[in-house]
Amino acid sequence: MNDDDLKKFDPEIYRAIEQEIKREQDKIVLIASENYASRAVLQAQGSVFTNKYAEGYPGRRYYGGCEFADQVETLAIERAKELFGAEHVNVQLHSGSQANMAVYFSVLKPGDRILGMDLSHGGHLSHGAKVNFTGKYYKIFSYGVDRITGMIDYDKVRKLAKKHKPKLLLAGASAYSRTLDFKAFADIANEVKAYFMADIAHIAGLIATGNHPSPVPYADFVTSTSHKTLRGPRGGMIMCKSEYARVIDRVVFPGMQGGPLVHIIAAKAVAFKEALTKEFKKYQVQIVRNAREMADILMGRGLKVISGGTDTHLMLIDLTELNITGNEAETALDLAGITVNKNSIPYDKKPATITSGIRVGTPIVTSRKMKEPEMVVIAELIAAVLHDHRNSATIKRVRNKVKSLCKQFPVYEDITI
Ligand code: DSN
Repeated sequence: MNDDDLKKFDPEIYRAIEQEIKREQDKIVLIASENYASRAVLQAQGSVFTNKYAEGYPGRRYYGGCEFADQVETLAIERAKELFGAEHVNVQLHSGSQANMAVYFSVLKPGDRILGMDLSHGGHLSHGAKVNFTGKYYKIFSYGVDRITGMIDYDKVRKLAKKHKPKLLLAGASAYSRTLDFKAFADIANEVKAYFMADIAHIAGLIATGNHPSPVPYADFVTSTSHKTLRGPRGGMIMCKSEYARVIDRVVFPGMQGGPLVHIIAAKAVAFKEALTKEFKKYQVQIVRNAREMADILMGRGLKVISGGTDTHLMLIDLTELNITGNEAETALDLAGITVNKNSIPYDKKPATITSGIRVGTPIVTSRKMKEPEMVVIAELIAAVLHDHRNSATIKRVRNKVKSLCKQFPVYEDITI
């Protein structure tokens, strides 16, 4: 098999893929939820398993010819169990939101109460945003971060839990840079007799390698994606105690999904195998070191990092004092070759389409083998753009420096497509 088939049959799609490869190579991508999967993961994901229907679970399928699909899914499950120390794992979820949905459908009824982190304080859409199914089907209560410290105040979470008596307490975030105290959340859930669910999508790689405490010993349910710090294919998964295995599996299939994406499950299995290696552990250590270095330099250049730093792979930058919105910052930085996303900050006065912040993450630059010295360079470039974003000479100067840095740290060196 070679890439000529696609090139000949569909040159438009071929060209778009080529351009995406170039974009990923030529820009410094700091989107905290993205990563560059390995060639092995890409190969498994692009394999003939995309052809296979395998409704059901290994050994209990509704289609013939599932013997190799069974091997793949069993390997993915066993590796995930080893990686996270989980009692039961379901790897069929198409996404993180669907993983969350499956947990809600397993133990909640419409109208039941959920207490989770506010989206504008770093939570996730599927943790109860009004526009999301969670906001429509469940009664949502939210906790946020302290206005001064920018951190979760666990006493406040406890007070809210006692007041609102949720049936499910949710820990997990997509824009919170500090260590989550899963034990504290579990204690609160126990006190109010709520289920405890942790959504570790962002920090799964850190947790798998001991660089962030794990919720697995404490939580009834742990959901995740496989493509963020974990660096696998785009997809979701659920870990749970054995007592919930049957209900979770039944809600996922036949409750919510039909055929699992066997090619994605194969790629998840590869990613889990990678995550069990020493190299992956070192990679996760470096992600956090890089994020800390970047936060320190940015703060040294007069930028405000929410909570005053980071313990993880990301940071949230408050732009309110810089006379630039999150939207403008995202555009100016991308012109200069640095890709981030605009992000609401806690207590933001601007709408989510504009925002007063940007989110910056280090998984991709660390996948490219960049270390602290490169973080210093990148942070200086970010600060230069944010302080002078209307100056086209500054943008051009930064763009040139980004280009030469990217050349030194190639991605997928010999990849075609
Ligand atoms: N939307 C993702 C993020 O960027 O954090 C989470 O699903």
